[in-house]
Amino acid sequence: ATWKAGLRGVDSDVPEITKNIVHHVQTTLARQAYNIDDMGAYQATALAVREDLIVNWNETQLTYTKKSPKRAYYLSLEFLMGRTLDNALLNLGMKDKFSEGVNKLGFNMEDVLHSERDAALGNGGLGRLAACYVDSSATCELPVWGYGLRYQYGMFQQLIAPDGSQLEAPDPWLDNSNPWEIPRLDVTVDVRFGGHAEKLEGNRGIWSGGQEVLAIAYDCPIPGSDTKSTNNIRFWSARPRRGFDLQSFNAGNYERAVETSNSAANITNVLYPNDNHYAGKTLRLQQQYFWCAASLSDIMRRFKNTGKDISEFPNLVAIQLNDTHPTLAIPELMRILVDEEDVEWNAAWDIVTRTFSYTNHTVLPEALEKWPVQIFEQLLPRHLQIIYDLNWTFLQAVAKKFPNDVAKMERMSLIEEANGRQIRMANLAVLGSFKVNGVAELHSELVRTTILKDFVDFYGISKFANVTNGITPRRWLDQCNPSLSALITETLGSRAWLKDLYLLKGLLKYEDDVAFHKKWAASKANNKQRLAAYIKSTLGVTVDPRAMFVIQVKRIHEYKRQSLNILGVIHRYLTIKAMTPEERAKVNPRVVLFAGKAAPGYWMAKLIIRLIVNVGKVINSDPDVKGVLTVLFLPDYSVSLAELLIPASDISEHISTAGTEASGTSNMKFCLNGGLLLGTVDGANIEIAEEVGEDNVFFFGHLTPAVEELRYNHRYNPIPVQEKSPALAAVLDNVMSGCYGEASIWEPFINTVRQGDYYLISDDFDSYLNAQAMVDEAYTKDPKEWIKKSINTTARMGKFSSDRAIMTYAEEIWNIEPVKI
Ligand code: DL6
Repeated sequence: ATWKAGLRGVDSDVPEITKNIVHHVQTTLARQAYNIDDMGAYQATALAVREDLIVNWNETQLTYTKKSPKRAYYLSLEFLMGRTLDNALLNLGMKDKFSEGVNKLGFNMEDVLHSERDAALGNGGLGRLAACYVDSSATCELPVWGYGLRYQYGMFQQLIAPDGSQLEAPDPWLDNSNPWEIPRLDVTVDVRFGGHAEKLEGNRGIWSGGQEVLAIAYDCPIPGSDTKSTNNIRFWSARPRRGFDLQSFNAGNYERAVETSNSAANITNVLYPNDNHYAGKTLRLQQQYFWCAASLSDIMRRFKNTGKDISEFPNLVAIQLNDTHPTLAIPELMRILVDEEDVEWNAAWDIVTRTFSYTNHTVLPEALEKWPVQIFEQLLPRHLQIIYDLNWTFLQAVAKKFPNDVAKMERMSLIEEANGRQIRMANLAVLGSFKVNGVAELHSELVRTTILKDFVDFYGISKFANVTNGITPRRWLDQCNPSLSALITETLGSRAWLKDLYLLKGLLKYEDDVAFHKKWAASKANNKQRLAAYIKSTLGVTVDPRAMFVIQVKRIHEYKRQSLNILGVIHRYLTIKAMTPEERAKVNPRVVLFAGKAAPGYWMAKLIIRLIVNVGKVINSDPDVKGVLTVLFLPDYSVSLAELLIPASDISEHISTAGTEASGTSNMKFCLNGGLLLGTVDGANIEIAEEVGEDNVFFFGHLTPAVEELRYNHRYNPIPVQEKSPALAAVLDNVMSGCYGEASIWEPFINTVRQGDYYLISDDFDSYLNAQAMVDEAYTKDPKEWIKKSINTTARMGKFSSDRAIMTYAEEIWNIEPVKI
């Protein structure tokens, strides 16, 4: 009856919508309309929306083909997309109508939206940035495609064991089928591994033999906001070239016959769960080459369809390397040009170096990729020859420019000779690119003055740029914070701010307006209640939405210093416990929330999670601090959980050791949603403070230039923690007293702080506590002033739209222009 009622809608579009949803239930899903659950309703709704996307997608691609503009390709091993349905509906401007339609069919849109599983094809900031950039490229009507891998298993699911440890479970996200992908079983590429390479004259080569793996394309339409422009991410999936080895099969060895097919399909099995850390697994190199080879072949095929001469390639194609993961695309394009297209070596190199640009996302040494030459010899013999030839010419040029500087030559070489011979992917990426950029001002400066200094000396400064990261305001405000979005639209009079984020400045007119303050505070309270309800339903814990919500969510990493946060929490706990009941009554109540995954092999990060969980257990069950301090670790952090957490923060923490966080993007998301920032002078925190004003952020800690000397002193002139920070010493002793579990469990972590202290916890601890005291004072002393800070923060976040960032790439790096669809 409910479904039938849907067919009698009032709005002219709504009946069409409901009809289409029912049609998909009955035909595509082959189910009965009366027997459908939320998941079925989600799938049918998604299929209906997908039709609109595909119409726009087709029109966009046809326009690109007809107009043949210069196009940019964003090569990223990670796209952390999250859910799609809500985002697609909002970008298409169809959310209200679909909500009404779904409602008429007897479903609640929120439940339908929550039935979608996150597409978690990324680890953290780098992958989410790629997702924001494809959203912005479509919104800004830029001809940009993404290329990635269709991992069968995305980011692992995180479980927390009873003892507080992280456990990992696989993420079979494709089990329910994915309505957002279009399989292109006809778009395939053969990718070779192994075999042998022969050199001919003029640096040409022939690569033959080995094993071929088939790459199959899956397209994922990316709708722009309020435009027909719909871009694409092409994800590659691996299949065996031949189903099985006929010879072995005929010889009666069935297992051997299917062995090759298994190993081929393995290539796209799983996303490597390492963030800011290089793991050096052979299968990862196979993934990288498989993806680069398939993508370049596809790009070349599309270029050739234009009928232009190969020398025109860089005039029609720009390729952005998202970190060094796709660096193999450089020797691969050389191979295609020289070996297959018969282009002379120097001319080919000229084409290559006018095509690629490279974004660096970290200066942490443990994250810089270096592949053993030996693995290359086995898997990619022709690429190794090409790399050697490039290196030979390059080092001659270096020697000419810096005669007698052998050390410089050694540092710049594509091959590291120490520790077994290894190929330095960052050096190769710089060599093959015409532009190299960092992702925030400070980070770009560090890239230029530390890890790539020799290259700046060699090429000059103009090759090195900065593009500060950005976030899409569609997902990170409009979608995740409907109440604040509605208030902003009502106040500014239109939704134009969603495509020109600087318009948020218009809110400043109301920074002292009492009525506006009330609405602003109501929106925050509403978001905190929403999060409290989620916490109740998932962890069974009641948190008071009137308390200050302090949130730190990101990958768990020593450099991000969740450790500093939890040690600060313990200090707060001990301080409150030592108070009289009268004093306690004056304390600013806090709910401190952590979430984030640790790489499965990162033992210390997992220990930090365990400490957070166990400290939380003790604090949350202590009647002395009840209602004043609650500490929770929310399991299985994801894009969808971020969408719930970010709008609910009063304060978020971004407290990396100075100089270690390249940019950070969650800092931008929290501030855009009116949460204030507590952080170190690092990454994009600095630019956020420049925009929103230093009075509206809480900075603490040592600055980047001090870090090296502090570390040196820790090694050679150590000062005991007791002397440096008695407060910290007391906290460390408290942990070792056994009240959160046996001391031996925490000892390895506590020792890293007491000895060596690479991440400068002991140097920054007192300053961190001071900043926290300032937060309490600002929050409790003058609530009006706090709301004003919050309004100011949101209003001044215009710079951090990913639309600004993508337009900078388009204009200053790729040289591409918008195409009207
Ligand atoms: O640029 C996106 C994101 C930054 O916001 C983070 O600060 C940075 O840590 C992250 N870097 C990486 C590097 N890993 N690798 N490869 O994820 O990039």
